[in-house]
Amino acid sequence: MQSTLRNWLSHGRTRAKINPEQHLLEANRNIRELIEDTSIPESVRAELATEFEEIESISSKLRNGEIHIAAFGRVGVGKSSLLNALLQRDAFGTSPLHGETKNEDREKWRSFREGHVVLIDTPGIDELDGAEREELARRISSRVDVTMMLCEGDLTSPEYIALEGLCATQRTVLLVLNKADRYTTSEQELLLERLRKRCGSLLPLDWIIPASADPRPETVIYVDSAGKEREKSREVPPNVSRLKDALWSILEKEGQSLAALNAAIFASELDEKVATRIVEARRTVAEKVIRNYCIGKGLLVAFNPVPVTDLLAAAGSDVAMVIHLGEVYGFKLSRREATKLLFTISAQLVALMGAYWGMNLVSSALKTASAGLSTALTATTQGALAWYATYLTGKMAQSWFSKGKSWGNAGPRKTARSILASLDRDSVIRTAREELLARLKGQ
Ligand SMILES: Nc1nc2c(ncn2[C@@H]2O[C@H](COP(=O)(O)OP(=O)(O)O)[C@@H](O)[C@H]2O)c(=O)[nH]1
Ligand SMILES: [Mg+2]
Repeated sequence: MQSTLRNWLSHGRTRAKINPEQHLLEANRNIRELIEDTSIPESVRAELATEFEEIESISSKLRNGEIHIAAFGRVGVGKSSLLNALLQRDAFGTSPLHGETKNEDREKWRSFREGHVVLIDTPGIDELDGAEREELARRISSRVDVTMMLCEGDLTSPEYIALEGLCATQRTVLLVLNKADRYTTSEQELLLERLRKRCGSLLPLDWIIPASADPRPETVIYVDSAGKEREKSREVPPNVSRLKDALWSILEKEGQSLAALNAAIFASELDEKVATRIVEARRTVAEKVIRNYCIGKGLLVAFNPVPVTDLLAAAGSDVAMVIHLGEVYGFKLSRREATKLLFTISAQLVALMGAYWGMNLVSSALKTASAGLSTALTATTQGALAWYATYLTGKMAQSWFSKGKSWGNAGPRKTARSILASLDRDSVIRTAREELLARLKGQ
């Protein structure tokens, strides 16, 4: 299953253009398999269920032929007004005051092929704290097909950063210079020029578009019937025609494939996230498993007065640990396979650590000599050595499982070396001794 997933991931972006729906179905199936995979710890599966809902909603959006266009930008820049102007009705609340739009809000705009275009309003990016803002930007850019980033002058530096973030997601982003009515024609040109210069590397130049979503009324001077000059205020209609044209041409050209491609990108990003979480979760559980076997074996060696049994029981416990670790990584190992793996592992460790590794055996031998005299101290020292040996064995096995039952390019020797190098031996042994001593005293 993992390899189909990986295959899909590596081809997702290019192949999505050819058969997007097939890809989405495939992504759905892969994610469902992941969710039903019983080797994944419960906590991760619960987490994945939420992610799965997201992909469900995206796939139903695709099935319904919906295309989502969102307005994004600072509070008061005219997001709600712009969407109203496109809709030609006051569907979204607008206000000269801060914070009219608290949540995401959506309205059907117009039909498109078998589906329809949905406009999405969002809270101002400056109204949320850092984490919430990132979350909003992530949600918007990952689920929406076209994002209109609004500004009302030259971009402030947070606006520029937000735009960069949006553009980095490989989705379609337009930059709208709203409130164009506040500028004279030459001022407007100057501003657009400046925006093109700053943002030309982020998006196509003709996607930087002026608009007046809700222009202020004009004052006109007229001559009344008595021949007197008078002033009156005249409503000015919104001007969003260039934006509408641009949106429409994007939809005409890319339409459903845009939606499907975005869905495929979303799915592939989700898959990567899911895979990372599983790796993390497995690592945490594996650490716990290893530790439990370390404690078990440490105590066993410390307590058991018969050295030969020590060894046999200890080996049995290593086999059990390896089988248990295999389960964490979704592999079912026979005792025979586990023993073979342990043989490879101890061969590496013996070669690298020589005499020190032998201490494991020596500690057992020591016991015979000091039978009856053994103090809690010697016992725990022996136990701590056994703990350390078990820990190394467990880490080696974990590495082998995490690479899909393989040593990878490194091979067993290098793996052993890097595990040894990453551990502070003395501190592992010290901790082990303390723990064992505490347990022995507690007896
Ligand atoms: N002059 C001018 N004012 C506008 C324009 N678009 C919106 N506004 C005003 O800007 C204020 C904030 O608009 P709103 O749509 O609520 O902004 P949002 O917070 O981004 O949704 C309102 O008072 C609008 O009337 C425009 O094109 N020109
Ligand atoms: Mg608003």
